[in-house]
Amino acid sequence: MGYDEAVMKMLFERSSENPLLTPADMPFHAAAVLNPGVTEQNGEVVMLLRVEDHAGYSNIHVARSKDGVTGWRVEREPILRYGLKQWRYEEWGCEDARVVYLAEEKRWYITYTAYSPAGAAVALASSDDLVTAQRIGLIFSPNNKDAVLFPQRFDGRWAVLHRPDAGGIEHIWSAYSQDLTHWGEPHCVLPEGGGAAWDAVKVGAGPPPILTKRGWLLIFHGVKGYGGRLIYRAGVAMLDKRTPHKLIARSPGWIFQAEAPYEQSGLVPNVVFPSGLLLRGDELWMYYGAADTYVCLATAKLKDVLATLEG
Ligand code: BMA
Repeated sequence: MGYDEAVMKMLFERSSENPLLTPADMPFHAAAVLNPGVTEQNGEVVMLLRVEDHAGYSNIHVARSKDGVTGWRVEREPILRYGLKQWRYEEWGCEDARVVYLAEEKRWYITYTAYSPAGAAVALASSDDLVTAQRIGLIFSPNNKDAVLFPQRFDGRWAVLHRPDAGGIEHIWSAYSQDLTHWGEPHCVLPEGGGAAWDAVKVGAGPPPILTKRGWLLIFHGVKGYGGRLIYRAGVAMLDKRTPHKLIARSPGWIFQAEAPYEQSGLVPNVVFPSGLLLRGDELWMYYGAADTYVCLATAKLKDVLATLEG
């Protein structure tokens, strides 16, 4: 099975519980709940939700569920709160958290967008309980978003993917670090598609990459403008197991797009924005923001997703 067949047979199946969370499910007033980072803790699924308040600014809140689908318990107090005096680059929001457990550090690391009058930058925090987080600070200056850490070192160095905005050119880049704080050795990993491509205008990492037999599986978003509107879809790529800045394969087109009513209408229609991914048995559970308003889940067989990378 190749790309066409896999995509045509509906690769991802949407949860019948979608949307899993809406603004009305928050235990406080919220304008939107979107783009969740996802991990597991004590046998539960934990989401780091971006919740936009009625003033227009976003905090990151923790939500927990036993089955990863229903019965979400949302924390009232944010784990990352915008607007704190000592964190000047978060004046306008903490957005789009991605989370990964670093076994070596015995902690979760959270990469997120720190939004302020200086622009959108990449910030890093860590947590050993997913109740409180300790900020490390910015790791990339504006404009830069969509940073995801790999869960292991490569030749002694940690690796990250991120998406700097080079004056409208928005490719996925990598960086390496000894200490998770000082990052260098840039490589351009996955360029925007350009031309008429589905991901012509920009690409950005979705959830942190997952290790498979063939290499690191990366789900990313790609954006194309149609009549002045930006359409966000998801694609898939494979990165080299030992040298993760090396792109091995990239799906020739998108593998998931807005089709359900809760994806096609909302604050920003026609946006699917994957930001959390779990490998459960032989299935990928992909958590995503829909229409910048809701949190959703779709699942697919890992082998079917891998097939989209074959001719
Ligand atoms: C990006 C980010 C995301 C958002 C997406 C689609 O630039 O702001 O938070 O989901 O646009 O609107």
